[in-house]
Amino acid sequence: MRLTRLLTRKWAPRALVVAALAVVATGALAGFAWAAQPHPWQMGMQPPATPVKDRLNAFHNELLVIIFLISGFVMALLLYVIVRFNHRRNPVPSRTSHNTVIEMLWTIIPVLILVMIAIPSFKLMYYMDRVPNPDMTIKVTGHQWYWSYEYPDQKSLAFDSNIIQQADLKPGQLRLLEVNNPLVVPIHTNIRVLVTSTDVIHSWFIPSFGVQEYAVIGRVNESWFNVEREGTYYGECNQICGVNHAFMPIKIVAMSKDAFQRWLGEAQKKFAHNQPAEDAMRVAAVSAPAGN
Ligand SMILES: [Cu+2]
Repeated sequence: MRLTRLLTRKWAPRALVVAALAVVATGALAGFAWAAQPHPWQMGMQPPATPVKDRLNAFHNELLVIIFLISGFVMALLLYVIVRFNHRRNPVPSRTSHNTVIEMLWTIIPVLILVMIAIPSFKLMYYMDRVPNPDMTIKVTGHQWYWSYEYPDQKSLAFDSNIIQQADLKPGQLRLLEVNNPLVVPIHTNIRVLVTSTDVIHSWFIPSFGVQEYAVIGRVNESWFNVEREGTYYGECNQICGVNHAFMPIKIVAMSKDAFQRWLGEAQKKFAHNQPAEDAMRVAAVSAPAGN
């Protein structure tokens, strides 16, 4: 048979060795912890920085085991059939066409496997959905083509976050990921994120937080994160939103609660012109026609 001949040629064992080496190298690279940003030749995911991403990673690894077991089992069956039932060893094939037991098994076992996957998957989805006791709220608004951030609990601090153009990058700044005003958050804080848009659909995506939320016009979508350690985290708009879709990155700086309070004081001065002045709101309320 053709396959038997193929296997006995010399290149076959060599190809197997190369494939094995490739698998080992991939595993080694995937295990390497990258910084919370994309990296050349990156193989694995960015290291988790929130409890949600920890659980997503664990779930991903569990699924990987199941996938490997299923693939190995199917591969072994195929090899067995090729070797045991080839034309030479099995010249007169059996005419069997039905076997109730096997047909039951190959229906019920996959269903059980899917249920086994679905239960932790749904648990995780509800865990990711919303946080029961948020310590603070951040509102994220997508625009063509930048993000704006608001801190409604902190005297409505608000600012825009625009990409730094390639020509203006300083040494060490990341191309296509650096912004003028990053989102700053305290660590060890349950932060509720409200995501919306003013023009088209965007998506606010931070890989190492496990957060990916659609920004939809006229709708508020909710997500949350609790950053476990200080650092800088990068993300991108993850929904094709027009010609500059690739140029509206997300940069988040997570700092200690004390440092965050200091930053807050400075930011409230720096972005004071963005805040809806309380006086202006009062005037508007007073001058509204009576009877409304
Ligand atoms: Cu976008």
